[in-house]
Amino acid sequence: MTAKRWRPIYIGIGSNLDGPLRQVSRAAAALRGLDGCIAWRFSRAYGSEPLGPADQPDYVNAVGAAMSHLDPQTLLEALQIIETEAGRVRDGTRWGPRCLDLDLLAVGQLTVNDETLTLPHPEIGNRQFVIEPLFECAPYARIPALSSLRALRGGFDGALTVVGELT
Ligand code: A4P
Ligand code: MG
Repeated sequence: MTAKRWRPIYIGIGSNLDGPLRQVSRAAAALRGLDGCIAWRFSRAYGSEPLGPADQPDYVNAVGAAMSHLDPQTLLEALQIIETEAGRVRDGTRWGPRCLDLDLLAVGQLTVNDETLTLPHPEIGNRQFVIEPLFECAPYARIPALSSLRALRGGFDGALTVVGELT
C-alpha cells in the first residue's frame, strides 16, 4: 500500500449574494467537514469591490488553508458540491454575482492546465482579496510561479476592510 501524500491546499471563498458573510461562514464550516482534509485555518472575512461587472453588490472574501491527501480533481468536485448546496446557480455569466464561489487556489506545488482545472489559480497574484487573506492564514505559503506573499502584498494600495470572523 502506498502512503497517502499530504499537500497544503488553499481555497478562496467569495460571496456577494444572499447574506455574503453568512455564506462565507457556512462555507468554512462545510470545508471543515471534508473527508481527506485536516488542520484548517481560516482568515478573517474581508469586504471588497467587485472585480469584473460593476453592477453587482460588493463581495465578502476569505481564504482557507488545510492539508489534504485528495487529488485536485476530487477537491474541485467537492468544492462544486458545496457551492451547489449553498444554492449557487450557474447561468454562464463569467464573474457575475454569486451566493458562493470556491476557488481552488493551489494544491502543493502541482501545476495543472486542463479543461476543468487550472492550478495554481491564474489570478491569485492580481487580487488583493485573495493575497491579503491568504497571507493571514498561511503567511509562508509558496505558490508555484508567484513571489512571496509578503512581497505581493506590498504591491497593493490601501487596505481591505475586515467585515467579520469565521467561526
Ligand atoms: N476552474 C478552472 N480552474 C479552477 C480553479 N483553480 N478553481 C473552472 C476553481 N474552478 C476552476 O468557474 C468556472 C470554471 O472554472 C469551473 O467550472 C471550473 O471547472 P465558476 O466558478 O463556475 O465561474 P466564475 O467563478 O465566474 O469564473 P472564474 O473564471 O472562476 O472567475 P473567478 O476567478 O472565480 O472570479 N470580485 C471580488 N471582489 N471578489 C471575488 O471573489 N470573484 C470573481 C470570480 C469575480 N469578481 C470578484 C470575485
Ligand atoms: Mg470561480
